[in-house]
Amino acid sequence: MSYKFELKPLPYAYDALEPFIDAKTMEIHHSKHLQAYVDNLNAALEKYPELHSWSLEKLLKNLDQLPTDIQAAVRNNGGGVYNHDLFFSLMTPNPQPLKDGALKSAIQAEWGSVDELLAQMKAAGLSVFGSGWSWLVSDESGKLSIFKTPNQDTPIPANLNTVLNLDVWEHAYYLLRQNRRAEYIDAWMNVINWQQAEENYLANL
Ligand code: MN3
Repeated sequence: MSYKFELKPLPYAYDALEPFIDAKTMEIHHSKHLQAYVDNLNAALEKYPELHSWSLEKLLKNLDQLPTDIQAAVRNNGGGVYNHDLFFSLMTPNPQPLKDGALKSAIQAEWGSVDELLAQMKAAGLSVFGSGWSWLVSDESGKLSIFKTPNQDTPIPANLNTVLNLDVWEHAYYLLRQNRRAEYIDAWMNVINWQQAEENYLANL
């Protein structure tokens, strides 16, 4: 995927994650917030045709090589596109428990259980001051860790691969849950797409 970036359709209906994530939040999150990141990313890149063949990953990995007048815009809006495309793909209306396999084994080796991993991801998400993300990431050896980013920063500059991510911006939960971020994170745990998380992990082993 490179310029001109497009809004990726949700792989399920806006109301498909009810009652855990409400339809209005999903609609605004996808059709307004993510659309704005897409549009602003394209606007930043428009006058630099030499960047139009660059993938989103390449842009985000080489922010310091971009023209200085668009570095912040690409960091924030390109990161917004990258983070949300992952996040929306990592939720599903038909969640299944994580099956036995490489990801489950790696989680058990690191945290003992999936539940403990989720407790740690929740703690990381709650400790983000302001807006940001909580991540389960893997390094080049397949070792897992929990990662936090502010704003729309990504794990890409740290050479980390996304297995699972959690949006803790207020726009992800405020309509339904106001300030109750912990309640939102607990609800999110009911719609995790573990099959996609495992695919993400295996793709970078
Ligand atoms: Mn968001």
